[in-house]
Amino acid sequence: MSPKLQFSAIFWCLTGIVAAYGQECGRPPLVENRIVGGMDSADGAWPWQVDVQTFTAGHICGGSIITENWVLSAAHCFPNPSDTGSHIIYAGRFQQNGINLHESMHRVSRVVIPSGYIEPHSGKDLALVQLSSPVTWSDHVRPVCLPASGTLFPGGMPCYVTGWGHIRDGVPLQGVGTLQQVQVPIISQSSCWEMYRTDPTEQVDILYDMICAGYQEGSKDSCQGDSGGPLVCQMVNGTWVQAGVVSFGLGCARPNKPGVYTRLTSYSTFISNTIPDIQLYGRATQNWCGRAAVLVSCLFSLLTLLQR
Ligand code: 4AZ
Repeated sequence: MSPKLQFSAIFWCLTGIVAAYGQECGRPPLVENRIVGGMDSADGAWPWQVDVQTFTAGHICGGSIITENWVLSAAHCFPNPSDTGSHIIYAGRFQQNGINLHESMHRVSRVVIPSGYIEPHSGKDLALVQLSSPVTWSDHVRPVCLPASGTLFPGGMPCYVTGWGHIRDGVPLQGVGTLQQVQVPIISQSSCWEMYRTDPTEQVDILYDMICAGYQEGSKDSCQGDSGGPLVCQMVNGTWVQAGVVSFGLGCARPNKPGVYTRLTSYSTFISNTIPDIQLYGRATQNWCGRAAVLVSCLFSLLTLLQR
């Protein structure tokens, strides 16, 4: 291929990506690889993580950046959704009690919760939180991808949950309060249902809009204060896609009581209806510019192959 053709191919590819995503989601630029039983994360490893605070209580929940104006969190973090004035969202935060050079603070203009939400045990535990001022993209502030409805997160898939929540039942995170991460595999719906159903003391129904992650033996889990934060899984192409929102559990890291998360594939329509310009992972580009770019890149690839 001539240099001119190669240049146009690259140009159209980049145009396609930018047209499709605005800011590419699920790609932390600072860390190549990559709570209870977790460890300190690296600065910038989870650039979509936000801290949800109230003026009166300080840290209450986590959340994730999905567009420059919207954060995803849990409904139970916003018991009074019309009272938007009480919450503050911190993006680019790494340490609760340290200096955060890349941090920005945002007020909330709107909180959208699925109709019929009552409490975490009955599902629908998610909140779309619109910011009064947009975040500014940087190496420390990036969006996570959200899954289209058909995206699969099979049992055993290794995923991560992150947050500043308790490090054990009733034990808050101490010291500088570095963002914690822990790897938790997805637990299939049937196994999770079995684990929670067999408890004689407290029976919990695992509904279709819930997804479980953790270990049958316990010891690694999300906990109080991690609520609203993201459960993310790396797809085969390296992109991080959020599978769930920290919702509840029976205590933290107990055997047969894995963490229960709001299943995001159940809410792709709700999310697209609330944020029309959001691009879901696994769904073809919808706008003409993205489509044209994909078409042109395909033609170029075909031409290159034919020239060999
Ligand atoms: C909570 O209280 C909470 N082990 C969050 C997550 C889990 C348990 C409790 C999951 O916010």
